[in-house]
Amino acid sequence: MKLVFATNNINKLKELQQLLGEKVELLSLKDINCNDEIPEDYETLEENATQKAEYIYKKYNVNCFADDTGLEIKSLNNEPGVYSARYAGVDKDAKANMKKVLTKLDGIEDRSARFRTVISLFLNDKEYQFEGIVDGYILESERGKDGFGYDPIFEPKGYNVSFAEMEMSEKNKISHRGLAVQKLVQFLLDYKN
Ligand code: ITT
Repeated sequence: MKLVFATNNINKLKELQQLLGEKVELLSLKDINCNDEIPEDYETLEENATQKAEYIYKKYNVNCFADDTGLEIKSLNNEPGVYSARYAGVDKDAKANMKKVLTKLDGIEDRSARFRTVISLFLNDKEYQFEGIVDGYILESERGKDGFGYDPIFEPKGYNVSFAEMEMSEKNKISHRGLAVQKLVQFLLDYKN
């Protein structure tokens, strides 16, 4: 089965390639010659995931999925949430985004947070959604060099390392996107046309 992953984030594409087995041939936006800046302007992860997947499904007439992910920090009323990519004002400036989080949490005791991913799949004219959540804590400072986004300041619950200190395969087993993708994969394995 061919499926387009509607993302412009190369790190997410790499993670997904590792996560999806042989049942799915993953295509990128490049593979379908799409250079569009896909709109993503709703206020919930669910609506944004739908918007991204639906855009590609309708324009290119291909089965596809998109994810939207947010870091939800309890003491900050679940910020940055849907604004995770551009929290500090500049889109995908990970350093600035992390700095803003650390500054806002300065002196705050409860550092619990979670990553939440929603995947929207458009398959043969129907939409399906899958959610994945990983609970954890925001560290006092950055740790580790791997991963992307907020990985250096996020420590998953039950671990003594940040996401950026984990191998990608290790992160994928327990991460928000990993869990949502496991649900997606199970759905695709069970799917009958
Ligand atoms: P697309 O919309 O093109 O898919 P994006 O970078 O905007 O890519 P998301 O909306 O899903 O991706 O995620 C928003 C931001 O949340 C992202 O830019 C990162 O800063 C952060 N993020 C998402 N997944 C993450 C992960 O696994 N680890 C750390 N940060 C992550």
